[in-house]
Amino acid sequence: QWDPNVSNGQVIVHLFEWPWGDIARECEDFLGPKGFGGVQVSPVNENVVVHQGNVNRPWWERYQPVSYMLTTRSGDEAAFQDMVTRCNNVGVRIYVDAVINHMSGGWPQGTVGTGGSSFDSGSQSYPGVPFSGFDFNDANCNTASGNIENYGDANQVRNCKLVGLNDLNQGSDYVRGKIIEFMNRLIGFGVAGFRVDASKHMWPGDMQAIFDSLDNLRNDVFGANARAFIFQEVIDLGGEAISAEEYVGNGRVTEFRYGKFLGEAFRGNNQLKWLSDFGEGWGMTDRANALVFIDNHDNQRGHGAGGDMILTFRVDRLYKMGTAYMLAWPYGFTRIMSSYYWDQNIVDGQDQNDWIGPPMDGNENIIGATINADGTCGGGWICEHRWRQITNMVEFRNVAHGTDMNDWWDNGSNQIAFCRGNKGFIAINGDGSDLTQTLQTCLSAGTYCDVISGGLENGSCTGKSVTVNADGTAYIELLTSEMDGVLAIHANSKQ
Ligand code: QV4
Ligand code: CA
Repeated sequence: QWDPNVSNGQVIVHLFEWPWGDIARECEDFLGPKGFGGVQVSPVNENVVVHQGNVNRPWWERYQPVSYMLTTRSGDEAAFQDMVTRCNNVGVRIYVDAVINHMSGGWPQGTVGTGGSSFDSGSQSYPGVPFSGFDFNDANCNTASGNIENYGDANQVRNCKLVGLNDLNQGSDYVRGKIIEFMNRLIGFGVAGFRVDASKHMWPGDMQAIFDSLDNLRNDVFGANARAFIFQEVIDLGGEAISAEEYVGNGRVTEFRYGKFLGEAFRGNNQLKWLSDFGEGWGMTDRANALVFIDNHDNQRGHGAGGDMILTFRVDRLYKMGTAYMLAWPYGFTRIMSSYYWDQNIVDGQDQNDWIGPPMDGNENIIGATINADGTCGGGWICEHRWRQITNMVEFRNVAHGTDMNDWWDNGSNQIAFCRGNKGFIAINGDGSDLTQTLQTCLSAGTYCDVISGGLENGSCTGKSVTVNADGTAYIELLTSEMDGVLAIHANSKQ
């Protein structure tokens, strides 16, 4: 449950709100060839269709389940199955965002789900499963509103409603059975694991009972006795009743401090030189239990955790620097965010447009990304995973996998460099002055192509070249005038 079950590479990408057919194509055309390990997909089961004032088909409707029928705006069951098969065929794994803490919030009678199922949120009737009033936690919640009111009280965090969402009782055998049936169906289709949404809001013991009852992964794809990869969404920045450590017995946990700390450092609220021991020494969970990322679909729009320190595509230069550091640094299992664009409208520090869903047509169908001639995305999709600097660092992480960090260098402030065994070398310049130094790269003598300013294409280097001497040292130049604040070379970028 800690092993991501990858074969193609060590990095996964969250293709937020992508349609299944587009993900299948992306696996074949791009993710497989570029060495991505897998894809986290948006929730797969039927959700509430939201039209509420000006809020028209928000992204967050997918976090309000109506049934476990596999019909959403990303596609139906057949499209999902086809995607999983095609991605597995090119070695790219699929991880499902499993929303099992709750069903929908309160909606007027007559509201339907994306699969056409009716439901009555007031009486907590979800005939598509079916769930009824007995299956929810209300009797176990002691707050006046029925909602979570105080994160200092573990009982209410787990037994009361998260922002009004009808809270399932995972202590019940019947509820467990329905969730297990749902997850096993996905395992049967060939998924490699799950992001478990709102894990903080479920009892670790209940979750363990569910995970222990899951089938092994498909033998024909993963070999014998493989278990689903589990990464639990637990936001723990400290100071609450519940800590992420309570969940590490079930699988990995999302380490939210990681992106927050890196955001602070790259935004200038901390010096990069301190990153030399980034990891457990900073109070973060053991690397073997961590799922790490720079931003996610919540905190890139002010939901969830981390506030305005989080780096996103909107600060592209810093974002590429932070991502390069993450992918070069040997801590945790890494996830890249891949977003669509929306116009922000910030009033009193709050984005009024934080609800906006993916690009859609007049029938409210998602219009997926188009691919430009230069490999970037169009149609309102950012596709951070296709930014050359980020894609090329995915290869760096794969090449360096299995090595540790060595030969750290810094200039006493924000210029840093380090090696990964004798496989890779990276330098980052977060200072306002040029980096011009002869540094130890740990690589064998030869000429290497910097994979940030360009890359090796058909044997020739489109970026800067670095000459490594017989003793492993090389003259490294990273000027403040350059587009990117990173230089990276590795064993596979030798010319
Ligand atoms: C509103 C009021 C409530 C009221 C309720 C009455 O705010 O006070 O009780 O109406 O019905 C949406 C709306 C929210 C609305 C709610 C219910 O934004 O205003 O409540 O629906 O209709 C996403 C969004 C939420 C969204 C939710 C469901 O972020 O805004 O709520 O989907 O559509 C904590 C948790 C952590 C969580 C994080 C955001 O510990 O687990 O907050 N992160 C995950 C997902 C996240 C998702 C959920 C959990 C819920 O990553 O995307 O929330 O599945 O830190
Ligand atoms: Ca709960």
